[in-house]
Amino acid sequence: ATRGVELDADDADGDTGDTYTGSREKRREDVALLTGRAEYTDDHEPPGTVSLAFVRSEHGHADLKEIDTSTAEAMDGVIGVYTWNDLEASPSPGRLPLSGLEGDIPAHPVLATDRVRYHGQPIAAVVAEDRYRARDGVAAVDVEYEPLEAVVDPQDAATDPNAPQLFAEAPDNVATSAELGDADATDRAFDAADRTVEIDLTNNRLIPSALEPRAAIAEFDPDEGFTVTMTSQSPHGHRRKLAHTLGVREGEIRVISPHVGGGFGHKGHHHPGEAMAAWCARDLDRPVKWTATRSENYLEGAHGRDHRTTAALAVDHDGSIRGLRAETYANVGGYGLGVGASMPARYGRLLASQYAIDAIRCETHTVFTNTAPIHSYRGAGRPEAIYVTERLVDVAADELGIDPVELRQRNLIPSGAFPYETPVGATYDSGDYEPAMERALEAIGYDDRRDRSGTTWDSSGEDVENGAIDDGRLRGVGIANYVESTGGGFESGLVRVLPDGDVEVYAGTHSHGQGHETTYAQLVADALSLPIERIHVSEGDTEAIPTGTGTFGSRSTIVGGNAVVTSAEKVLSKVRRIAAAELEVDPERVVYDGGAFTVSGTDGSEAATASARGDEVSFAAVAEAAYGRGLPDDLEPGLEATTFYELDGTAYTFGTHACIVAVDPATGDVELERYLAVDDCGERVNPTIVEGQVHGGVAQGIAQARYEQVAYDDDGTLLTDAMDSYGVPRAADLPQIETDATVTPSPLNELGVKGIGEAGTIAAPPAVVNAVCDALDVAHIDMPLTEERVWRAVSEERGDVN
Ligand code: MCN
Repeated sequence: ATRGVELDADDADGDTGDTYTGSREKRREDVALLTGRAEYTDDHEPPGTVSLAFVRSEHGHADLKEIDTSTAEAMDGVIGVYTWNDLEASPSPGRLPLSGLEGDIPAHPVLATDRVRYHGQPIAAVVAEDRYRARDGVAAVDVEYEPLEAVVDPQDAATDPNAPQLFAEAPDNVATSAELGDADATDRAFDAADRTVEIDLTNNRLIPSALEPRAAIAEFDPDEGFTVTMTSQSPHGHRRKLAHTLGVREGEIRVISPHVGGGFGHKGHHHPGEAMAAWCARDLDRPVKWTATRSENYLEGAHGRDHRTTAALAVDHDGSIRGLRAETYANVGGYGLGVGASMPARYGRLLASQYAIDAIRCETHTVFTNTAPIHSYRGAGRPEAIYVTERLVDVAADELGIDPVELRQRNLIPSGAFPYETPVGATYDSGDYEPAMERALEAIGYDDRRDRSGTTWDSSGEDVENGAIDDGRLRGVGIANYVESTGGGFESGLVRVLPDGDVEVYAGTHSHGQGHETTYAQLVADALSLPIERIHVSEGDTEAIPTGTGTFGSRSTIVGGNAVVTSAEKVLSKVRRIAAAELEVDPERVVYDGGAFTVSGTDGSEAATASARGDEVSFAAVAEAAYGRGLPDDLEPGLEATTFYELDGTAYTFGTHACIVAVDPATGDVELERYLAVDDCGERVNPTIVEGQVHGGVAQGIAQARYEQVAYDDDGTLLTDAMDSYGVPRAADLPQIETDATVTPSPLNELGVKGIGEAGTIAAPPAVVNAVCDALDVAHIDMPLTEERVWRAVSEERGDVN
């Protein structure tokens, strides 16, 4: 139920009607998902399957003195108990590769070696006939620890000389330090500007809460190798990483990823669970299943965000932004899993947001702490960056006495300036920021709301003094602009026309809720001018699909979409040549329309003959010809093409989100009275799916701003290890989300598309926090804006609390 989906009926929001692309085609995958027919990993149970469970560290930081597995080994139904010694004695390296970190820092061992570095780190693995006995076995393993002092805050870990050191190879716990932008130019910009505005902020640590936890079922055959059925956003990526950990060739592993019940980034990285299941399957010669519990997923299914940032903006009195500086400590957790180390590039490069800033300087330190490894959570670096800039702009507006919207408008990169290179090395391919902002301001009634900020007016917006009910709540309005970098890496797309004219599409991406089955079918149906019912889309099996990259970073539509369309075009050109042979004319004379080929013009002799015969060949007839009968001599049989598509650059999605809040000063309760998202992801393949993506992202962005916070105690014990302690919002906690769009096609790809999968998580946190700070007239409150924090901010502002 969405209020105001169609804010403007005559704009590009509507269904274009004449093509599948751009239309609001219903999601084809939903029937299976909603009727329970869709199969998830845990639904698979090959005969003889046994169950794997882990003994996990009870400490955030400890030396392992002794692991006594004897009781567990003797238990009825337990068929294997393993520790690092077993892995070490096997031919497998037993570590998760691709830490992405420089130097000699040891990669994450699948089972702890002699020390544990985070609460929940796997120490031993128990395999039993069923999952109950496996858990009983886990409970019977006796681990003797010698606890060590822990550190959980990344800034403390890097700057406190007394902080415990996680790795001798990483002095001050710093995994990597990186600098972006010109330091001297930034110093000059700060010196020249009229004033400097500063902020210290925390980007709160989050856990992706996909409905389906991580799971794997591994089978081993000495001749065929491994088949690992698992929850994966990147089946080929997992195959490669599993091969490293197991010490086998990639070709010896087949990864199958069936339906995946959400990922939000955490099913992209390599993990002890799947690797250990595969190792045990080989050792025991039995299919081994591992399905994480919710708490296990929370303990170590990989977390996201967790930055400490000091940032400053150099501004002139007229609101011109001259420079930006940021120094950030980004938490990596107990071991590097990849994204933590690439954080400087993902994060620092987005700090310009939508503004023409003379100079930017960003220093990022990725830091080990005694917490679960940080990998990616929807946005991974982009939400953290945009939050810094969009908060700073509001603080600057407040200090300068300029309206925050005016300050933004004054500094927008002008529409004629694209492609635009920022001082932190990002090249924005395209953009037209003003219209998106205007739409948001108009729809939300900005000027009127702004006049009432910090006052108590009722939700109808009526003037309190003119008789409307004053409900005593403080109103505020928040605006956030954003950019989102989308479309990295290559992707594969295979299009195969079967002899009866049906079309199979295979892509190396893997939908886990995004709706690729629908959107890829729309694209291919148009490229081949066929009814969409004839297009069948598959993802998620490394044996059936050309080597691909996967679904993350809002990349599937740009790279995967263009890959399948390019393959469809290659196929169509062959189809045309076969049709021409069938019609006995040159290929240039063949006209393709509505699934059938005819001959153009009536003047040429062949055309006249063909027309006189009333000739027309259907797509299906050509498809059949492609596999034998009537194939021109110079063509080989078959009708399929594969494309490995890579974008030359990065496509930048952008938009403006706006939010109106009502804050109860007595309780600190915040109500989001309106939330509006205006996004520009270029051409939209399916506006309904795009809006769904925005809804989901905004929900998670609001969750970060208001509810979610991973908490560790000082010893590194995870306090939020279940849904009753970790604040995932319920539907009733979220507002109606209004959506609108502008369309600025990306010049980098023929479809003109950009990604949309993470826009909501990027824009929503600053929009919400800006609105609440506006309502309370305070400079900053750290997320999540719990009732207590908001109440304290109100009370401090009013002088009630010391
Ligand atoms: N789309 C479109 N037109 C565009 C852009 C996108 O119609 N111009 C459609 C696509 O065709 C696709 C969907 O929107 O069906 C998302 O496309 P895209 O932006 O390319 O993103 P990806 O498919 O690569 O998805 C990745 C992104 C990320 S990084 C996370 S995290 C995320 C997200 O998508 N996790 C999700 N959305 C999620 N949605 C669900 N339901 N579950 C998750 O775990």
